[in-house]
Amino acid sequence: MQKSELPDPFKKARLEKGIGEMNDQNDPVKMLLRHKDVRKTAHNYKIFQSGAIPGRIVIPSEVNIRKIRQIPFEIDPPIHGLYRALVEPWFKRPLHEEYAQKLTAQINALVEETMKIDTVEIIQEFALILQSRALTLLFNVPYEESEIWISWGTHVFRSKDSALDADKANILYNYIDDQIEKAIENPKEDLYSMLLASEVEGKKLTKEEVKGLVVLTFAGGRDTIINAVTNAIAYLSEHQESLERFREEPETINKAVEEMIRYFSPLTQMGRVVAEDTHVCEHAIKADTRVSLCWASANRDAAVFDNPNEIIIDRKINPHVGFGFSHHNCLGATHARQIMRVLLSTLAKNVGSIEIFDHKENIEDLDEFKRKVGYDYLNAKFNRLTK
Ligand code: EMZ
Repeated sequence: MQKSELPDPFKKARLEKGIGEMNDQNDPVKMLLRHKDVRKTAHNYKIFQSGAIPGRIVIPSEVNIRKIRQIPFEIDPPIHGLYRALVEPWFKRPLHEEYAQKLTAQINALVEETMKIDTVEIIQEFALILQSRALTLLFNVPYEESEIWISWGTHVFRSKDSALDADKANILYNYIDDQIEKAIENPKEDLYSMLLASEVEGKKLTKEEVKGLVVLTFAGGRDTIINAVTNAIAYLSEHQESLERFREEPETINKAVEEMIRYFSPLTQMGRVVAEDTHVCEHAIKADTRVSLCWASANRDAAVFDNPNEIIIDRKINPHVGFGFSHHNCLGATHARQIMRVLLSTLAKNVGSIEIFDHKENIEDLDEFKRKVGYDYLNAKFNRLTK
């Protein structure tokens, strides 16, 4: 097996039962594994709800470390749509030329720094830095703020010893409270100030709502982007020909990004709470229990994707659900896609090959399934392209 491979642990269960089961802090989850069921269920927000108590739709559940509702993530339509419409233009800013240029300058500088070093630990010394710096553009705050965020590590709620670390979560909450107070005193052009000035149904957003949106912005795109970036580096180390292809045919990069998101599925699954007794894929599901939409499994469903376990960088038809599906599809997807495009194009222009020295896989334990989602560490070297 190649180092960069991400095996599909769901295949057998997806084919035989369509469903998997895991326990999560005594609030079990029935995982939906087929592409068709995942999409159908994501669409049916009336029965499969996101507006449960905060933290419950996340797996592992965050109910014990989070009281704050993440917006618009943990709200159901139709209200969901009002918040979503409010923030959508802001989250589409990565498409603006000026934003893209700043992002390109950041990534270019980081790749330059990285090429000078003999061994780089890709997660801490590359992906985390890249993600945190890029996030200053999404927030529209000074670049220096990224140094604080880098110090928080790869996940805002997880630490080395604990998958759900309440002390760590408090650092984030206190930081956000401070930033909101500062923006009230001295409004600027940043995300906090924009939210504080916004209205939904004629009413200004409360501090609590602003905080809910900001927590989502910090938490939702952190380990996911870090995994996508790290997995892309591992893949390119074993597929130098793809770097060459991006160099010669840059127009393949957009398709390659979609294919990587499909294959990596940086977020394995997302939960829903069932509003009434129902059935999915011939399995009875009781009211007030949880199901999950297993994006990672749906993205390997051979009923939809030919050769699902291969990265085909110019895959023609690619209805992947790596950014979720339907109403709740990823708000940060524009930013994430832009990061991945700029990363692939910058690497192609500057890096001839990538060497991996050693690595440790990060395996998610989902009871019945063990899924490699990325790495705990990945030591590598970027070799400069010689022309
Ligand atoms: C939540 C979630 C959102 C959660 C799209 O995913 O991402 C997780 O990493 C966070 O822990 O709180 O934001």
